[in-house]
Amino acid sequence: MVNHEEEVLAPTPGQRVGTFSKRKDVKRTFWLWLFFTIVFCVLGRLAYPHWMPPVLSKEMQGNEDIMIWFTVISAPIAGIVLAVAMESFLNMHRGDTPPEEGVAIRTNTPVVIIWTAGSVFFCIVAIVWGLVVMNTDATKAAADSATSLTVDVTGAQWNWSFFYPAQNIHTHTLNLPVDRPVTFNVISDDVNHSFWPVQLGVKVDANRLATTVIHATPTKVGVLDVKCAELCGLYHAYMETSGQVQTSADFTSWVSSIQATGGVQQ
Ligand SMILES: [Cu+2]
Repeated sequence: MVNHEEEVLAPTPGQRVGTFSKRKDVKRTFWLWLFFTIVFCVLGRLAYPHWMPPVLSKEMQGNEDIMIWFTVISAPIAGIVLAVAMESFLNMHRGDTPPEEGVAIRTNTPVVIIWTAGSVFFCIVAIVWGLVVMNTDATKAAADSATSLTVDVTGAQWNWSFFYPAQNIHTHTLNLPVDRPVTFNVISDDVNHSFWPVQLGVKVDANRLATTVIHATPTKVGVLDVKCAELCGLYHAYMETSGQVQTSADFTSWVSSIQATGGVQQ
C-alpha cells in the first residue's frame, strides 16, 4: 500500500541538499569549518618544525614530514567537529533553536555518504603513507648496513652505556659522525627499557637476552638527547644521557681521546 502523505512530503535528494545548504546555521558552520581547517593547516605546516626536536637524521625528517601532513589531512575533520560545537554554542547563546524545516543530518544520505567516503579516503592515505615510509627506511637501512658504524647499546637501571666494537671504546655519551649510517644493537642488563635518541627519530625496545637492531643516518651536526621511553622503575625519568652528531674529523679525535685513556670514557 502506498502512503500518500509520505509520497507528497518526501523531498528528492537534490531538494534535501538544496534545503540543507541554504540553512543559515549550515552556512555559518561551513565558514567556521573553513576557518578552523586553515588554522590547523597553518599550525601544522609552520609551527610543528619549531615545536618538534631538531631534525638530525633522515629518519627524524621522515617523522616530521608525517606529523605535518597527518595534521593537514586531519585538519578538515577536527575543523568540522569544532565548527559544529562552536555553532551549537553560539545558537545556545543566542537562544536560537534549529529551523523546523531543516533536514536531520543523520538521515541525510548525501551527507552521510560524503562524510563516510571522505573519512575512509583520509584513513587509507594515512595508512599507506606510513607503511611506505616505514618500508623504505627498513630497505635503505639494510642496503647501508655494509658501510655503517656499529654501536652496541646497553640499557640498565638507570643509565645507558655504549660500546663501539670497531673502535674498541666504551662510553656513556653517544657520539656519531655525520652522514654515516649507524647500526644500533640494543640490549638490556635487567628490565625492559626503550632506547630513544630523540633527534634521530628512532626508538626501539631494549630487552634482556634478546638484541634488537635499529638503523639511523645522522645528516646534521648537533646535540643528541638519549632517553628511556619504557617505564623501568623508580628512576626511569632520569635515565638519560647526551651525545653529539659530529663532523667526521671531530668524531675521529673524540675516539682517539678515549682510546688514549684505555678505551673507557672518563
Ligand atoms: Cu629505562
